[in-house]
Amino acid sequence: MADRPTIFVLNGPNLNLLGTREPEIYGTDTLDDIAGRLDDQARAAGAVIDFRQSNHEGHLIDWLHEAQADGAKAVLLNAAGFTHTSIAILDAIKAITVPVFEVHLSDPHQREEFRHLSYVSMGAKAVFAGHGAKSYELALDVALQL
Ligand code: CA2
Repeated sequence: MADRPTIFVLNGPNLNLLGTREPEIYGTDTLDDIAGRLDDQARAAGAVIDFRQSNHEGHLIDWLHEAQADGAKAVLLNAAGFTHTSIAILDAIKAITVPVFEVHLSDPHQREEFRHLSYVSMGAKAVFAGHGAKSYELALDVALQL
């Protein structure tokens, strides 16, 4: 039987604390809650999720390379604060052919000016933002249809 398509879901700094503060911005779901729902959604479509979080920029870059090496179908990337600062993550997105979907819980464009610049957007296939945890589910829905 052929391997099921894998979608990497990569989460950046501080998202391990999701559900513990600022629920008015980020909602009350924890990252585990989100991972569980994405897992169900992917399974129902015959795919699998590889869900990860790191507070370290280099881990996110290594995992983007790994997505390519493993033949992943797509990457959902919430680079969190690195979204607005990391040319190195943009370079990694551009260095791979796997489509990368940018995901945010909040809508950075409705927030402080410094969140309006996204280096990730410059390499991403599409952006899903402002729908809380649903942003991930919407992105996964599109990725599963590739
Ligand atoms: O809205 C998003 O998903 C963000 O990527 C979240 C980042 C922020 O820097 C981006 O501008 C937008 C911040 C992640 C902080 O994670 C926590 C959320 C709630 C509680 C603790 C940490």
